[in-house]
Order: sequence, then structure tokens, then C-alpha cells
Amino acid sequence: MQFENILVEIHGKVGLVALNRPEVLNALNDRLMDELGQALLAFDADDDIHCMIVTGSDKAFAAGADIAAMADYSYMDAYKSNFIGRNWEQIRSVRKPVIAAVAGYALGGGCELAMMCDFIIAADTAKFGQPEIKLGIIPGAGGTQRLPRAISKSKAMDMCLTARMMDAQEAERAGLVSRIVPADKLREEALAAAQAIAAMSLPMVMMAKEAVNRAYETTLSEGMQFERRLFHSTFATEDQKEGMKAFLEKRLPAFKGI
Ligand code: CO8
Repeated sequence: MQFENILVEIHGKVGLVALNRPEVLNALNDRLMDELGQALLAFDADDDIHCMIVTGSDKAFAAGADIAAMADYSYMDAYKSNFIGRNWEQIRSVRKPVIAAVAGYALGGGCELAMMCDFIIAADTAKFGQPEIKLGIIPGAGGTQRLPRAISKSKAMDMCLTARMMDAQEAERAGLVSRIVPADKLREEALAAAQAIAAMSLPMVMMAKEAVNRAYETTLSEGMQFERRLFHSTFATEDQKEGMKAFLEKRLPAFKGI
């Protein structure tokens, strides 16, 4: 596939997408989001890819939606084109894990895009924020919804109302990011995490992702029931037999993904 706004690489079983509009700090326009969705869905459909990474540059993961592109939108432009809903939600339909590897700015739609991924590995240079309020708008791709679930209502209000940025340390303390790594090791660490995931049983990885995501969408008792059904189903797989046999035989498992 030919892309103009992203770079795509394959590292073994890991597919990596780097946002690539350096002249505007990876500002997210419609075309870029179409390409990102296409690349991730193609990886999702590829049996040889087990995990994905979305990353940016050293200076910016993404400095938000492209302000120049939307400055003149009317309400009807946004409504009729299903702005954001049309291509942003594609990322949520990816069933294999997607890691966000964030260095520099992750602002507005950039922070929201990182939160749409399954977890965030942050460089020590990362800065997160929802500065939309300064532009006379509010977040539109989950900033008011995913952020309170990730970091508490109080901190999410602070971020959305004052537009202040959160550095990597604060983001880790607040639970927005899973780990912080030195900026010059971001790619290496994200690839190591992705490769560790890719070595597991793919259906188990997909089920674990589905179950954790369900925790956001439902009550505890419904979520527990959902988890138990999936857990019971794992005993129908060859990978469960292989994983437990390998442990007992003190060797590494050779998962087949069935
Ligand atoms: N959109 C378009 N262009 C941008 C954006 C952006 N979000 N961010 C930076 N740029 C451009 C600048 O205009 C500048 O271009 P030029 O060189 O032609 O003047 C270039 O990138 C470099 O930027 P700066 O010179 O400003 O770089 P600094 O290092 O001085 O500052 C900042 C970096 C602090 C990141 C600054 O660029 C900034 O504040 N950017 C805007 C951040 C922002 O407000 N983001 C929120 C956007 S709104 C949004 O995301 C709504 C989300 C809704 C869902 C998503 C729908 C798609």
C-alpha cells in the first residue's frame, strides 16, 4: 500500500506505523486518519502480524487534529461528514493489540489517539494535554470520556478546563501511561514489548484485550461473567494444552495460535 502521511514497517510479527507529517508536528488530518485506519486494519487481517505499534517523531506523537484543515468547518460540514466518527473509530475495531509509543507532544486528538491504543509507553520527553478549550472547542475523540476513566475525574477536569500539559512522570503516576523509558530507547522498548506480546498465543492475547476493554464498557458483575466465559473457552484450545505442558516440562511453549 502507498501512504503519504504515515510510514509503515514490519519487524518480525510486529507492524509499526509512524505518523509522518513532521512539518506540522504530525497534526492529524482526515487523510492521515484514513491511512492509519487502513494500515492497522491490514495488519489486523494479516496472520503474520500479532501486535502493532503506533508512534510519532521525537518532537511529537501528534500535536492534535489539524487546526488549519478544520478552522472553517461549519456545523453541517462536521455533522454530515461524521467528522472523527468516520475514520477515528476504526482503530477501536482492531482486535490485535496496539501499543502507542509516545515521545514529545501528544495533544488534543494526539492524546486521544494514544488513549485509543491499548496501552501507552512514554518517552521521558512525552507531554500530554487536551488544549482544545484554548481553541474555542472541546475534545471530540474521547478526551472527556477516556481521560476521566484513565486518570480520575479531578485530573481530567483539570486537563480539559485549564489546557495544561502533563509530563511523562505525572502521566505515569496518574495511570495514563504504563511505563516511561528514555527517549532514545523508545522504539527499542516498544518493539521489545510488542515482540514479547507477539510471542504469546495470539487468540489468548486477543481475548485478554477484549476482556480488559470490556471492563470499561460494563458493570463489574457483567464483566466478571464475560471474563469467565472467555476463560472457560481457553480450555478448548491447543495453546492452553501446550502452555501448561511446556511449564510442567520446564521448556518454552511453542504456541500455534489454535
Ligand atoms: N494543527 C495544524 N498545525 C499544527 C498543529 C495542529 N494541531 N500543531 C502544530 N502545528 C504546526 C504549526 O502551525 C507550525 O506550522 P508553521 O511552521 O507553518 O508555522 C508547526 O506545526 C510547528 O509548530 P510550532 O511552531 O507551534 O511549534 P512549537 O514547538 O513552538 O509549539 C506546540 C509546539 C505547543 C505543540 C504548538 O504547535 C501547539 O500548541 N499546537 C497546537 C496544539 C493543539 O491545540 N492541539 C489540539 C488541536 S484540536 C484537536 O485536537 C481536537 C481533537 C478532536 C478530535 C480529532 C479530530 C481529527
